[in-house]
Amino acid sequence: MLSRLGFAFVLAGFYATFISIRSHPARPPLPSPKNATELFRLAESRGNHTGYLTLNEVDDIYHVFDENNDGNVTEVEFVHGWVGRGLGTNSSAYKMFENADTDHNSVITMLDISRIFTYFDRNYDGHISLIEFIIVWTSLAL
Ligand SMILES: [Ca+2]
Ligand SMILES: [Ca+2]
Repeated sequence: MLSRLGFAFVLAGFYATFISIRSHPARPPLPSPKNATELFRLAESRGNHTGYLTLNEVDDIYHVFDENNDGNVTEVEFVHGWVGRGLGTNSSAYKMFENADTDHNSVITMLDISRIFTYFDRNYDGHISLIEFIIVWTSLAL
């Protein structure tokens, strides 16, 4: 039987492989795991530093993007916030917005956010771990 540490290494190896497959050089430049980590830390730093993101923390980061505080994040606001925080290029921002706007009504609302949260929370425990965040992030970038 694997020790906890051994299991963690196996898992880390698996994720490294997964990410390297996903970031094939022929693909256009899109959000990298490094950016995912930065965004995760940004969201975490506004919350309670548990090592997991809760819906409240994701909600917080959503409000960071909502520049005019009208409760909706438009494409312009999203791209501005995304590029402004060094999270990626314009083209990656448009791609992410398209993925985040789950009901295709041209704005990111709380409905989109709660759907995204559920999507990221792979084991449905109400928390998003960094690993879950990176895996889903990388798959969204395709
Ligand atoms: Ca807004
Ligand atoms: Ca939407």
